[in-house]
Amino acid sequence: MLLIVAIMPVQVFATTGWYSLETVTAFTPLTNGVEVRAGDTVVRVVALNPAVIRVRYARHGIFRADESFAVVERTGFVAPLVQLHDKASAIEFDTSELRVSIVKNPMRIVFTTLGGEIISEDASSASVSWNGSEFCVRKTMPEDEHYFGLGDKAGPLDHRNQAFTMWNTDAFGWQESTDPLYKTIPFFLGVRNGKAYGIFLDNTYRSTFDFGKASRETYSFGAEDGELNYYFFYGPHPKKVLEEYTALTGRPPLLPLFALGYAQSRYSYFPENRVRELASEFRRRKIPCDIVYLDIDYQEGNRPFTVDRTRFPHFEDMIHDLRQQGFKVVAITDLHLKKEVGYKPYDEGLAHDYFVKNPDGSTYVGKVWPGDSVFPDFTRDDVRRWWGGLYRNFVDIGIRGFWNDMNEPAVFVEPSKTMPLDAVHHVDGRVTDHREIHNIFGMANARATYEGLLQLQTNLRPFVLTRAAYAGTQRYAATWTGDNSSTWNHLRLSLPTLLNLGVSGYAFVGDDIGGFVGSPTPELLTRWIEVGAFNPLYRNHTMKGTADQEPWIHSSEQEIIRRRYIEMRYQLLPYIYTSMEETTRTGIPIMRPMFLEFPDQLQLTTTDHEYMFGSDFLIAPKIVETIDSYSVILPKGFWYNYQTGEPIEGGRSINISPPLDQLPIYVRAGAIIPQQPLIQSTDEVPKGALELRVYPGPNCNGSLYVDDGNTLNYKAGAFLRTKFTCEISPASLRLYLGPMQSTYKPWWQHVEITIINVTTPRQVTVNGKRISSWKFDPASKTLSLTLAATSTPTEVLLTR
Ligand code: MIG
Repeated sequence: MLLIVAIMPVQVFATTGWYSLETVTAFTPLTNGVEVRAGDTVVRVVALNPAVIRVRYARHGIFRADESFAVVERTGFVAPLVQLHDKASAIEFDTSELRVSIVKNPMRIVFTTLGGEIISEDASSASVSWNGSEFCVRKTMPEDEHYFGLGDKAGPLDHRNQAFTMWNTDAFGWQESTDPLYKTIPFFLGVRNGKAYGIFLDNTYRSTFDFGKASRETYSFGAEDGELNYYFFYGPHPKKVLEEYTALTGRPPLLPLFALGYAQSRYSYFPENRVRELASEFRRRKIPCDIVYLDIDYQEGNRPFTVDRTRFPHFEDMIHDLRQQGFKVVAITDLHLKKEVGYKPYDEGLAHDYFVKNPDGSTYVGKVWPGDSVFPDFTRDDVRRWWGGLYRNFVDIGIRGFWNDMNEPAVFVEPSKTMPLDAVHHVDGRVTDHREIHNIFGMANARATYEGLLQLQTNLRPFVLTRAAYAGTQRYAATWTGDNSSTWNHLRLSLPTLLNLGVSGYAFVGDDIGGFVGSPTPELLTRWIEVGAFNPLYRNHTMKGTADQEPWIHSSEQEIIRRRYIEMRYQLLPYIYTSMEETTRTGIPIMRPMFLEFPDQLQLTTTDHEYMFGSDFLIAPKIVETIDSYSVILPKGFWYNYQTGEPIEGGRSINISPPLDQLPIYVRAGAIIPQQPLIQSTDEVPKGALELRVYPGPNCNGSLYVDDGNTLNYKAGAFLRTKFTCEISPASLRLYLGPMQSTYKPWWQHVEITIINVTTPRQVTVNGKRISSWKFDPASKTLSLTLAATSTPTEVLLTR
């Protein structure tokens, strides 16, 4: 038995015939690249822009139809004209940013800088091989290269020495060794010596990525079927790679502001009175909160788009009353529809033939929450439009967001946990099977929901939360990391998992604060609520049968700390929203691994116990229960402790032991942070001044983006954008508030400026006029003054 196990892989390899790419025999120039022939394989290598190269292989010379679920904006790329050079050993072309060499014998692709430095290259042998429809690409793996991305992969931030499978899976109770998880984002960054490139394998079939498990010299990726079609993105700055990848696969739309507020969820809050009490409790205790989630038990017999009237006799009134209290309701609507005559979505879908089929033409039926269920064939345009329309009643009564769960798709069948691989799907007329569609099924579900809401909600921004995703799903929905656990290990894991999602183009992400499976200890919940204030999404959620997990649970001592961090989140919303708006234009996530902000500081390349929140905050949470102190690497330059204002020299490690009420937050010296007075929900207009906190230092700047936070009017220009800078010299500090480019009238009439770490000035002038209405606090060394807001530039000068 043992012997058979040992020799099996070798036999499979030898008898099923892996075929590897041979010598280049011919080539044809293309305007932006080249088409190369090696044996009967044809390879097209073209530049989409000077830094993005697309590589497609046709094993027997015939390319598949050029379709993609991920790629959207290829129109935004201007392909450069390139000149081919036919050299003895290679065919080469240059763009203005890199050189592509196609080595002839055996054929392999090498990307170098224009100076000839290797960025990334195919392995020297068996660089590309096939076994029937399966393929594998191998590239060299320098010892000092590190790998990031690939979506929701648990484990360390750096994927080196790990191997992964891409197959969307309902991974209840996942741990760091669990793979695959819920999403398929076949995009990764390679980072070496501070320089980055990216590779996106646009293939929806089951795929694999191996960074050094099978071989120490090469990494590999491949899929079981579908086209070998990948995109290569050159940085060298990792932010540039992300900008290029998200230019190709899309960036998230601007979320409504409430989506950045605190959200309370549980599986499930019912009946009606419990939901009402929950909401009132937040207001009574003055703990800010924007969203209450309704999980599956609000539905009648788990039928999506129904309401259990025994539990929720006045459902519409409840939604309305919560709305009056400043709560938005996000309701779950799973994609499985109960197979039951008389249930409208089933009857309609059946009448129009909208459901996924078995190979024999009958409707596929699988067991999920409602019992026997059917599945809309979301890859069809007409089905997506119909699905979108199903939200009409819920939208009409004021439900403001929707949660698409179970869309891997999850089916209660072991061991596959999903549909059979031969289930039949239609893609705009083309017939295919579940092997191709599985990994994009959740994406198509989220898309149908998002597009439906765009239609149904007059001028409101949709909010959709999805569990499953493929590359590009960021265009339609935010996501979370599924069923984590209430353990310190999962608090720790939340960092690399969310960070890797961020560098996979998925910026609007969160995890279940407090943990889904199990019940957190008081300290764990408190620490998690602290960290969550500095996550993109901020939702507390837990499973059926677990202990209560609301912020006031355990003791008033804990509640006071938790409230303070939720309040901090709300006070920082101007900063967070500004950063989120930046994401919609650049793809750069707000929650950033250290290497994204500081690629040159090589000791930070694989750091995953601290991270950046926007470009100005460094967060270094306590994530291990059993240690008292730990070290934080502060990047070069100066930093400030956000909670005390104390300046700290960077470029070194510091040892800290934060007590329970302290989340270590450091602000970059040179940051100008916009903040607002406390509100209990984003429905409330802040009362008082816009606050600008100035942390003097080099490269001193900040920015602010504001709009109504709710409608699509920003697309027609109804927003405000402004910038701030400061300059320090030995004798003065000059703060400049730039013009407000805007037609949008903001909520503030005054701007309160707080300058940290200064000495008493001799005089303060505003636009050249001396003023005396400033205050200096010698204890904290802060100067504060309040100005009337204007849309014209303002210069504040402090002279010593
Ligand atoms: O099979 O809707 O990940 O967040 O509370 C469980 C009930 C189905 C899984 C989700 C979880 C949600 C739960 N769902």
